[in-house]
Amino acid sequence: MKVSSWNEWDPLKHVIVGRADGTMVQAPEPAVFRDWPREGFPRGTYGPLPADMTDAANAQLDAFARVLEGRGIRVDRPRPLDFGRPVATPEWTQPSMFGAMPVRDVLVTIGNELLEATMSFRSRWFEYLAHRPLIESYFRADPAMRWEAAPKPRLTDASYHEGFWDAYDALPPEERVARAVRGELLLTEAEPLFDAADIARCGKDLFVQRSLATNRAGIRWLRQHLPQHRVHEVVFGNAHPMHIDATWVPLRPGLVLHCAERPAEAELLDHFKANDWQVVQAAEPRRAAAPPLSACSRWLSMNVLVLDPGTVCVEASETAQIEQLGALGFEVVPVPFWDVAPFGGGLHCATLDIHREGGMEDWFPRRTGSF
Ligand code: DAV
Repeated sequence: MKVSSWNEWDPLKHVIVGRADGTMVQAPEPAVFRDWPREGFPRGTYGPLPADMTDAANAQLDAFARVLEGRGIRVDRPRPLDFGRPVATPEWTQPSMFGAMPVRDVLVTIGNELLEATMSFRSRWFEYLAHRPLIESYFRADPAMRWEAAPKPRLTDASYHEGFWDAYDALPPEERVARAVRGELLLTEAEPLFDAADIARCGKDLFVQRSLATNRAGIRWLRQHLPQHRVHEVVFGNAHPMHIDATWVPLRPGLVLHCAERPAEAELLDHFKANDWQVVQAAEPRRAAAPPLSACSRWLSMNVLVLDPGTVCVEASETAQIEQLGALGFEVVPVPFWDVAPFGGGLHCATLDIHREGGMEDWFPRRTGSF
């Protein structure tokens, strides 16, 4: 085996698929605000997601793993922890962890490097431990693999703007979007913070979204850590920016899927066009909203997993998205996956590519604006 993946589209050989077991509605913490009274989790309460939901999600995750294996792709699975346990560092205690479904949030493969993200929620500080047995086995099996971890964050109160959620939720939607675009979000710049799922990989170019989980210092850290890459800070007109993979989704060289509800900056659009990339607005999702107990949006419809530049896995009920990708020349593999959403995302969130064929290429030879 080998660890090697440079982009989101080259032929997939080896992947991790997450597990739903033990996933929690997190206890309150500065970064996380949950108020789901109708579903049994009013503000301030926390606990495991219901067993029937967990079973349904695991059934879809297992079926997805079998689809990938049926195409000759090696699939590994993480080892769930007892996520209901309280955790602590010398500086804080948190009554529960979260889960191990969205592997994409925690780890990123960049060439032969497997990098553990800082994360920015206290409930997700220890989540890398669910993946360590796999990472250790890869390190033993592949002598060329580089194993890296970003600086472990302190996540003290100094990392969060005090009272952020109450003030932010009271604002009208346009003002929330304006604040997100200005970068006035949850996180301070006290320390580098990023979730791996805010990174979209296009060979030499990495597009990293500033979000509720990723601050400027986190993007600076990535830029300094990856000197052979161009690391771009990007922002979208999204009141709740959390991971780039339902907003700006590279599908193959020259084609990116974009969520029209979350406008891109003119400079980013110009840069893609100047390099002969087509920016396509994703089809309208089938749902008006994400399912109950999900912190994600209905735009998980575009959270697709590309198997090779001509083949893509799409959620099975998202017929408009399936038709659009078919018309763009893809063979579409429909995968039922909406029961997984409450556990942290869609097909891209749930996976982490360990090996795709190919090497680092420069798909953006023309430099424009600040790119
Ligand atoms: O925009 O609905 C999707 C990605 C979550 N990991 C959203 C979040």
